[in-house]
Amino acid sequence: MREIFEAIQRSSIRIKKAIDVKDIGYSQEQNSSGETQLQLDIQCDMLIEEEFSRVASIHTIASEEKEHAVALHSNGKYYIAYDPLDGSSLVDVNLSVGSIYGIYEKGFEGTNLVAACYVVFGPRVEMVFAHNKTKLHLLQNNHWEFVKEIRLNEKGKLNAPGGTQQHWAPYHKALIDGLFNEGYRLRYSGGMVPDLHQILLKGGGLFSYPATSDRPDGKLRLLFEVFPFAFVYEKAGGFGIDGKTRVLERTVAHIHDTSPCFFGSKYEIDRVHDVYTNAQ
Ligand code: P6P
Repeated sequence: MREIFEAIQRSSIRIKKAIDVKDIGYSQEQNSSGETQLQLDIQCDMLIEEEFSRVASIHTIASEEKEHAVALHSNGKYYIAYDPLDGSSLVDVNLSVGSIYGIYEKGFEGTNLVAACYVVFGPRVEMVFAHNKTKLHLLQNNHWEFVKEIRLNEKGKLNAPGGTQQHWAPYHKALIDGLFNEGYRLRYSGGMVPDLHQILLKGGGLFSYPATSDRPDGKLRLLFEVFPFAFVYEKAGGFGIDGKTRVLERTVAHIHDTSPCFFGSKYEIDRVHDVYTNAQ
């Protein structure tokens, strides 16, 4: 696991340099989710694959930017699914973006996840790595330093409601409005990594990307986004559900499957579970 942690550290230093160049044009290609790829998406994907290809303990990798998984070392023990630069379109409006990694054993299932990591590229470059605990690391002068363990409170103050509001179910809208009526603060940038990082570091709240009438299976990808953040939040004392059940127990039919997802503190996730299990 150490060599994977260090490969992600090296990749992140290279990604930071790639983000800092001026040209961030679009390519002619689309990813498996039908999103037009930035040159930057492809560049970050290639450099992560290059770093992982040098780690003998990695059996297979799957990237959000590639249609199929890629076999690396037949004797390797780990399977890594990653989103090289989530929310990359936010780079050209100078908002924070991030990389997300899920580290699995035996295969790409939520219950096989043994570690998860994300890196936020913002005013600072920070990494959160969850194995037995959820820990924060900071990049300073090209060196990574451990900062602290992260724990969520039982209840928070932030509300990050994703999805197109006109396509929300009425009971979901009532849930979100109910939290705002309790004084929760709106914190939503459209970047999953900074939005979830903020809730984690500010002690708690709710991030939601529900099933909607235009996206009945949600938008966020199980392997690359939903499973890793569910793991990070659970190791920090929080929760990740699909509305009714623990999202890490969802099965995967295809590596690009999506799922509705809710991440947060106990009070907020209990509210979601009550609303969704009683929804008509
Ligand atoms: P919407 C970015 O494209 C992303 O995949 C996540 O980072 C983010 O949480 C979500 O989509 C935002 O989606 O529909 O609110 O723009």
